[in-house]
Amino acid sequence: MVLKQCNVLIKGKFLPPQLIEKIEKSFTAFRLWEANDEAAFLAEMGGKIDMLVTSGNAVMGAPAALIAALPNLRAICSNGVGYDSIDMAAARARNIVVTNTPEVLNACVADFGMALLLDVARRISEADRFTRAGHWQQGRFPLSSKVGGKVCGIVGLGNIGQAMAKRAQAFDMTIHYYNPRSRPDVPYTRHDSLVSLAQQADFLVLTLPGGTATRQIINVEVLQALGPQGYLINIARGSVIDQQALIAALESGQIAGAGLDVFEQEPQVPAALRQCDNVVITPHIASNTTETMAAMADLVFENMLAFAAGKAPLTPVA
Ligand code: 8YV
Repeated sequence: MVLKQCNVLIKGKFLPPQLIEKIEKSFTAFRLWEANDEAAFLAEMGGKIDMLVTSGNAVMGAPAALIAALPNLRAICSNGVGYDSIDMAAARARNIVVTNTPEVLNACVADFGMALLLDVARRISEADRFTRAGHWQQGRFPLSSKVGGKVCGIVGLGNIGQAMAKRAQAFDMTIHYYNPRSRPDVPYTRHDSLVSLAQQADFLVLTLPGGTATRQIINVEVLQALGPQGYLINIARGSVIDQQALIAALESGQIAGAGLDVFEQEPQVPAALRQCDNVVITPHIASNTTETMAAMADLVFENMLAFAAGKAPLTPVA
């Protein structure tokens, strides 16, 4: 297919600008977020769209209604590894190819998980606020928690989970994990329930996929098991935690603290979380380094080129 004959719908402005630019140079592209009336745009142009470019995060995705409004859609290329916000059943029912960007972001996401863990344990962001506010003049900053020698409990031992384990080991942590499948290839201690892992863990790190199967699996019981010395780190999806239960646990001291890069309803972060001093919050940026963004954008583009050339995509979602 001649690239300019391939009509691409770009869903949102949160995609990297260099990717948008490349797509617009090569394909005939439409910016959905700039349409004055999205429904009118889809009614007029929906039937002409061959490919959709989106991202896996909650703000973007590809819901069933959008897929239905694109009756000739043949590929969805997503900028991100998680694809829980893409309606896979709707895509599969129409044999629409879906691609994601695995592997290239593992290191940066795991680095960020470790950074959140260190930050919340050593109270770095809190100490920064303390110092900037001039409180040092009035007294010492309170003590923090040691990281070395503690148990890092990883929920979801996929590629990112394993990259996290490697980093935690370098900080002299012991690795325990919970994963639906046993991983005989790793030397870490497996738990067959989340509660059991949370009981053992000093830091519970979430690196599992989002979606209906994992919705709110970090619930009151798991938080209770994590306990008043335990920290929760989420670099997965906001949907995997019962956010109200987490807020209650943080406010009551049921757990010690949390490092959160993802939230239930992004980009909204509840005021209760923003007010907790024992929480480090960041705006879903674990993969967002210049290098990894470029690698992800390249992979999205390579998948698009392969699709347009009638070749097998590089990284189809299984
Ligand atoms: C975002 C992510 O998609 O890969 C994922 O699943 O959550 C992230 O990498 C990325 O930040 C693009 O917005």
